[in-house]
Amino acid sequence: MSLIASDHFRIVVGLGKSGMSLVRFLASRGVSFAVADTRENPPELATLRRDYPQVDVRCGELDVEFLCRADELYVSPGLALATPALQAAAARGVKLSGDIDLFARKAKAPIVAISGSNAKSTVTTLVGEMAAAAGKRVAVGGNLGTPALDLLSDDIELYVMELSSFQLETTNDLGAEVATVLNISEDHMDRYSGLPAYHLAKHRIFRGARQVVFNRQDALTRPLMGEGLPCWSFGLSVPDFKAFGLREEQGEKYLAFEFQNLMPVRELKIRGAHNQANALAALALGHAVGLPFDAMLSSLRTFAGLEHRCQWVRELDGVSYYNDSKATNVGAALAAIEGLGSDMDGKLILIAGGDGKGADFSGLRDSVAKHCRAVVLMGRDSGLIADALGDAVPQIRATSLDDAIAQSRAQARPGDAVLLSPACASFDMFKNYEERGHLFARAVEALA
Ligand code: UMA
Ligand code: ADP
Repeated sequence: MSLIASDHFRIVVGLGKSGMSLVRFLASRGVSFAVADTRENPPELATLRRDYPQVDVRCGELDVEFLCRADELYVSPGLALATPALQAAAARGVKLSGDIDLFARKAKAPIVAISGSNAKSTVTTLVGEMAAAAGKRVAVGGNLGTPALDLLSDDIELYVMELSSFQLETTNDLGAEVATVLNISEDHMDRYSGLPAYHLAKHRIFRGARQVVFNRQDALTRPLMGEGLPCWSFGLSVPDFKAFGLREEQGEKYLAFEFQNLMPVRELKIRGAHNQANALAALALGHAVGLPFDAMLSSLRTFAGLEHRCQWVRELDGVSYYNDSKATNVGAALAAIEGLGSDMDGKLILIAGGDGKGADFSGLRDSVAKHCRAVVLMGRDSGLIADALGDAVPQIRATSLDDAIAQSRAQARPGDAVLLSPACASFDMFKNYEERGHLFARAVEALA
């Protein structure tokens, strides 16, 4: 592809999964482009060289002059827009965009767009399963699984997209049929100046939306714009008009829509109050795009939850072990501690710690004091968690994941549960949260 400056020359910045999907998309449409990545050896370099040997790739420090040859940069969600070279290019009139913006311009079927600090993958997967059960040709992906551009097809009748705040930063007009921010709590504070900046990024999901779903119990999920759009709400309280919630009748708790009970909560396979909220959010999104209740409820009866999200691993000596490795922020760990803790007679032994991404851990203190017998801390930011928890419960420092499991086992009594819900990213000790979860599950399964 030539490097002659033109009105239609693009540069893909970042050659990971989303960058490679951009390469495939642009190449298939005959668009002139090049690739840049700050890493010397980005993950998809070998694939690019094999499949598109003619594409110009620049690895290492970003060169502003090179970037300015493009009229538009497609920036990876992994790169902060505040990166000086990107800002320098933008100041010289280069447009900053991303794969989701391009996807939105090309998608012909309605989009269900899902963001939030936590529960995105669970709700996205559930809505995808509901749509499939309703007989729709549905594509599910985005921040989860397949990158957005790889999903595009004329055959698809509905897109169900998990979108991160990083992806939304470069998304100007999504135009979703229905959009939601499921919940907002602190995350990625190493990338944002504070909660307001993170909140603003998430709310870009509502741009051009035709309907909105919001969480009645989290004011920060209400759209900042779009007054007058049809709105549906979800929450654990009793529902009113245009609302999904819980209603109790004769000792039985039901998932309910407006004044109609839909299904007893006990028929859900996924456990904990946070998962009841997730089921209600999925129902609201599905209803907004016209999915019938019978198909949605049959999906709720069979969906067993995703790996690494409060996943039961085994019971040993009367103690249950749960892998919640996906809890990479304080809000997620809180939901797991509250959700499981209030569902059992015994106490939790919480394993936490890792890369805290600049978070404030003091929000954990009350729930830990209420539901935990002890906390076992590991990883780079364990000291910060220890300080934030103070004397809420006994604290034990572990030198490794195996040590953390052994120390937890020693603390647990029959009826208790050991919960890996780190409230931190994993990168200081593991490749990713999946590796952390797999190693935990494997070590727990190997306990004699
Ligand atoms: N990086 C550089 N230089 C570059 C580009 C990237 O150093 O020039 C580094 C950054 O540290 C960055 C990391 O590489 O964080 C990954 O960037 P990438 O471009 O290789 O990422 P992709 O493989 O394209 O993955 C991205 C999303 N990653 C991030 O947002 C960090 C994936 O979400 C997403 O699944 C994928 O696109 C397809 O859409 C992952 C994620 O962790 C699962 N998301 C965050 C989360 O869920 O909390 C937001
Ligand atoms: P995301 O894709 O947003 O990370 P996941 O569905 O993968 O969300 O869940 C991640 C973690 O969030 C889970 O491991 C659990 O600890 C927590 N979680 C699940 N549901 C909720 C909820 N409704 N509110 C807050 N936290 C939740």
